[in-house]
Amino acid sequence: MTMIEGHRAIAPPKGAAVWDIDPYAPEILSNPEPYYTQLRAMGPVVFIPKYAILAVGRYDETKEVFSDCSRFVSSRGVGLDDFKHTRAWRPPSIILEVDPPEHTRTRKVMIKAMSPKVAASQRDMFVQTAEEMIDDLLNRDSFDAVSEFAERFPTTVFPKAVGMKDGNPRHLVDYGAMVFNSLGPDNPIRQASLERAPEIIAWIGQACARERLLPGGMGEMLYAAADAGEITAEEAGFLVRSFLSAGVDTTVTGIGNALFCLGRNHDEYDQLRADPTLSRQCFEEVLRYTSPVHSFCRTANADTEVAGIPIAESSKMLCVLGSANMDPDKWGDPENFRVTRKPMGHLAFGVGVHGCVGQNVARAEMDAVLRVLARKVSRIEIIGDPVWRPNNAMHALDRMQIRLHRA
Ligand code: OVM
Repeated sequence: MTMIEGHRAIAPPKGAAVWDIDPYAPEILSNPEPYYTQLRAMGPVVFIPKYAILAVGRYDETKEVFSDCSRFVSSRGVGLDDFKHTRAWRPPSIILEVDPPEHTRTRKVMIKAMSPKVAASQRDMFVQTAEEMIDDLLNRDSFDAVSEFAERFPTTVFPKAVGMKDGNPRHLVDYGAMVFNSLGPDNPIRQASLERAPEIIAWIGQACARERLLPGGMGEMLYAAADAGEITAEEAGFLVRSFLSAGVDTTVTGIGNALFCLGRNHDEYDQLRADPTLSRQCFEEVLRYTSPVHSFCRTANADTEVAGIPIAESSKMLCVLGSANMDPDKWGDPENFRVTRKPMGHLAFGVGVHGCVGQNVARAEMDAVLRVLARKVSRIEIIGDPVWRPNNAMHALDRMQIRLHRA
């Protein structure tokens, strides 16, 4: 069997377009829109020889592949590595990288630990932190929106919500980058991220232990589920690791991308200011428009077909969520950022049994930020050109100088 980037090198399927492109090239990761447009134009299923993978980027097929967990499994990894044939870089996640029925039990525990009620209970803390941070930033002439705001907010509030005794912000951000970059090929981006793996993995391992978690936090709730016999104590530790894997960089990216959207569309920001109850749908539009997680993979666990194109067992399916969220057949005018769009069905949180289990908490964080912004800030001014930070699975800013104008 010929392997490539940790998975089986399949042959191009009959009827599939072949596209000689590297979707993980830094230029594409930094400016993915032209790639999205061409991907959708080439066909429903596109073979990419460089990695011997199949990419889907039209809304319907992306949703089909992403949500059908019996044909397209997660247990073989949601990046290019196929865990059936290649050792994973870390012990696999017991919620992300697992299929039903095993998935169902751990998912249930996580649903409870991040329920709407739990998210609501953190709301006042989120709002108070947003007020303090934005008051502080209003005193500055201009600043980097990524390091001083987008990274600062979640690395302050999320460890608190989890109940971490020591929520080292740098380690949390770097671990997230590592987890997401490891979903791509063994390119310089992934290599640079994994360089510090031993040190950070050791820190994460300790941070997930029960004695490092305060009572009343979301982390302790997982250990309480272990006490109740729903999972083992070891599994509780792994689920805390999932919090730390998926809860920080995603929300950092969401906030950065929101500032990007609102800093570039002043009329839309004015609408939000005029009616702050738009904050929730504004965030959904930020997610649709910028897709913080631009792509995740699935693996075909048997021969099947999509849009009439035969898919061989072991095919890695690159589900380009960012492209589906920009499909004009679904959205009409996807290139316009509109806070009143109500983009129901966007795929930024995924879809199906693996749909983001932390979305209530993510929405509560973002809602706090947007409502405080709308109240205190009359205008978000972007200074110079924002710079994107190529990441194998995320569409995130590296830096963006901004000025906040006092309302
Ligand atoms: C995890 C996890 C869950 C969702 C996303 C993610 C790739 C990781 O359970 O570790 O990032």
